Amino acid sequence: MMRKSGIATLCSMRGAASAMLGTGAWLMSAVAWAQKSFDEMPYKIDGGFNGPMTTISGLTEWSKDINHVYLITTVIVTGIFFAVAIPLIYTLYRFRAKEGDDTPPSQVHGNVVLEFLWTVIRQDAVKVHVIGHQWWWEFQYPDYGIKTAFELHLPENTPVELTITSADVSHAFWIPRFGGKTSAINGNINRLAFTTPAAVQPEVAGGDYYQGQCAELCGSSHALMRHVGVVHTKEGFERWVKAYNMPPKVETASQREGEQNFAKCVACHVISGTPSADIPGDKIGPNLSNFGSRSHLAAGTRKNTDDNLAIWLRNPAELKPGALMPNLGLTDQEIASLSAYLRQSTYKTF
Ligand code: HEC
Ligand SMILES: [Cu+2]
Repeated sequence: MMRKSGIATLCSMRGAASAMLGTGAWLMSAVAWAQKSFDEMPYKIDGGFNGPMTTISGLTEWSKDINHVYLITTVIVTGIFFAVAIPLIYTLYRFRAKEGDDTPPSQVHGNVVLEFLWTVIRQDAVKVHVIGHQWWWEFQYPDYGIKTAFELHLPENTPVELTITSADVSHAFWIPRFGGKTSAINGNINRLAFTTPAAVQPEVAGGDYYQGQCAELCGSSHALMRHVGVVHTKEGFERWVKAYNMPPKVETASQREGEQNFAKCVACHVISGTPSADIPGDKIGPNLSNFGSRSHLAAGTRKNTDDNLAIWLRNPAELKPGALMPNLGLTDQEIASLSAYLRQSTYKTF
């Protein structure tokens, strides 16, 4: 009986090996098909973003490496599945209990451990401090004196080093196509390094917009805490850096009025090159320099249009439950003037 069992196991292992190879090849082509269909999706789908928010079609070397590890793991695990399932089914059938046979079955024990380690050392990276707030992301560029929100602007084909933390509760920074969902924890710094992909169609909106989403439940507006990675050509990135801290133009009467009304906002917001920048201390609201260049407002809650800004300024909680910006009781005229002041921009992408 034991001899028969050995031969049978050998036969089914040959079966398992070919099943493993066949399944591996099938998986490879399934993944290639999925990646190809993501890559071929219309350039701009919803809200001016580049393709869906997916980890399957990685753009950075780092995210491709992760997908590669998943693929290898899936192929190996599928092979193990067949190597176990085929002998198991055969054994259950072949050695099922027969009447009058009390021989105990033989015991088999196996164990496989696989580990992948890699280290990446990078130089001359663009450094960005990423800070999660309830419910928006702040991006500080210490080398350029820039503090901004929602949009993580980056040059193409360039190493990037993110230091990620939180100003309050725990959040998680996640742009799926860049790879590496990373916790943002108060009092702690996590690091994320990758090299940006090439710009695809920089002429369309001044950059490629890749969606991100806070990936750790952080309160009532967690689902409205989005961010985007914006990949520029190197020149496009320089243009964005140069324009970012230029103060808003004040030319029309409405803009002048808006500039004055902005005094109601300076406890929580800064615009570079205006007196608000001289008020010391960390502000609880996003830096509003060059706000007019942003694609969306309030962490991706709505597109940045006059109408949506008016809804926001009239009552932030209407767009974003629990928003930490209060209803300031602004009149329609104050709102229109603030819009004229804030939404004009020295650097327009949208
Ligand atoms: C008490 C603090 C506070 C005051 C005062 C305040 N804000 Fe805000 N503001 C915030 C916070 C906090 C957010 C971020 C809300 C979010 O996205 O969850 C915000 C967000 C915004 C945004 C969206 C920014 C972005 O990055 O999309 C705009 C625009 C804005 N505020 C304009 C104003 C204007 C104009 C005033 C003055 C009339 C003002 N705020 C007064 C706290 C404040
Ligand atoms: Cu969050």
